[in-house]
Amino acid sequence: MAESAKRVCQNGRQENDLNREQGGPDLLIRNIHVATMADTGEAYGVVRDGLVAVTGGTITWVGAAHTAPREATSGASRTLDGAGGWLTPGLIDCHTHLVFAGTRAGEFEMRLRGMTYEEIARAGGGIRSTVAATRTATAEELCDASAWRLEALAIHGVTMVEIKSGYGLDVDTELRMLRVARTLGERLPVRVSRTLLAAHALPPEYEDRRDAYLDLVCETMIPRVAAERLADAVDAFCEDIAFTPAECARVFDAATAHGLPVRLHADQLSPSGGAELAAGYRARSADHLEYATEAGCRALAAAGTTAVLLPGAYYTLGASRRPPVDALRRHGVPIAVATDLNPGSSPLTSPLLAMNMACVLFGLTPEEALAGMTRHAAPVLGLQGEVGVLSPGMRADLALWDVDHPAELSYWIGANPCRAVVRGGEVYERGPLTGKQ
Ligand code: DI6
Ligand code: FE
Repeated sequence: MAESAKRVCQNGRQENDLNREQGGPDLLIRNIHVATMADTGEAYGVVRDGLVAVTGGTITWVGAAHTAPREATSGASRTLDGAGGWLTPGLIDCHTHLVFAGTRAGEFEMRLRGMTYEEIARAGGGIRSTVAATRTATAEELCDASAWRLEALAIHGVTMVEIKSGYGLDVDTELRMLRVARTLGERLPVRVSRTLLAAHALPPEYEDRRDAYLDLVCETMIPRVAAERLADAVDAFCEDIAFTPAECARVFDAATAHGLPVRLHADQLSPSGGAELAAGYRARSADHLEYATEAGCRALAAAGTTAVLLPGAYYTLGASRRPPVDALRRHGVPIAVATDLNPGSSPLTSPLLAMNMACVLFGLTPEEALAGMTRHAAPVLGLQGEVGVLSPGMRADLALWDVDHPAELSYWIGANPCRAVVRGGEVYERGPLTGKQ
């Protein structure tokens, strides 16, 4: 583990302890401006010169310091001095594939020499090459190989992440990936939500037996994952090089029958009607959406499905077609942003860079990008009302930033101004090399 990662994982509880009177909050964060990200009509839901109180892992008070009632804030067990920085909800990376073995740096070189992502996939590389590496890795090896990626997200202010399976494509390895994702969440100060993505690619041993693989997914994997509570949702890759809309619908029917919510990799590389399919199942999200149509955006809005934009994949693949951001806005579709951290199309370990790319490449505003990693990411994981916004009653999952304005979170390229994260009320401060460098 990198030294910096170790530091962010160390609980800095011993610092800043105050007189421990009875009855006060567990934690008081002062000398901060707050971007609550609450939908108040005010940009970023800003509270200048704010104060946040936390008790039992829950936010109990948020507001301007001079309006704080004595009983809400006095006698705190611990005070964190924000030194004039900005406090936001902890970032939520709602779409990652960060558990895998090996890398695909060789394919990166092949693409730079002119091969496309689809050509590499059709030649047996792509997802299948990561599947081969992941199948041979033990749970311990997978955990060791993946931990630094989750640490990298944590260091950049992420307190909640979604991790998909999809590099096993057999019962044992899919389940192993989901268990490893759970273990990572127990070892690091990041909550992990897990998604079964068995319909990610057709495994080689099922080459001419597509239906037989879908039988395995629908009749064995989904029931087991539901019974053992190994995943919180089911995803599928609806694409020419993966599964047809009818095949994804079959997966969704099985998921729904087992009480699992669904989401879809939709319209990424070609127009496949993915947005309409996701909307038809009231999916929690439709992700990518580069080729989504106006009708698709309208359907997402009507279904209450969130659009998850993944600019890291667009960037890595050198794509030219941008998702229809204007249509999504016009129809009022909530827009989330995520890293899509994966070995093939998005080896992106920085949520802030994902936000920067969402602005520069897709035309989001910095406020939309931050909302995409906070307020609008929460419902993708079924956590609206729990995380993503700073208000009383929400979980105390927070990020403290060394910036003068929250737009800077999308503005810097490759900087990390995260000074500390708070997860469930516990403070994890970065070491001495804090600041924008
Ligand atoms: N879309 C993606 O961006 C990832 N999976 C997917 O369905 C890519 C996965 C990979 O190339 O390994
Ligand atoms: Fe993905």
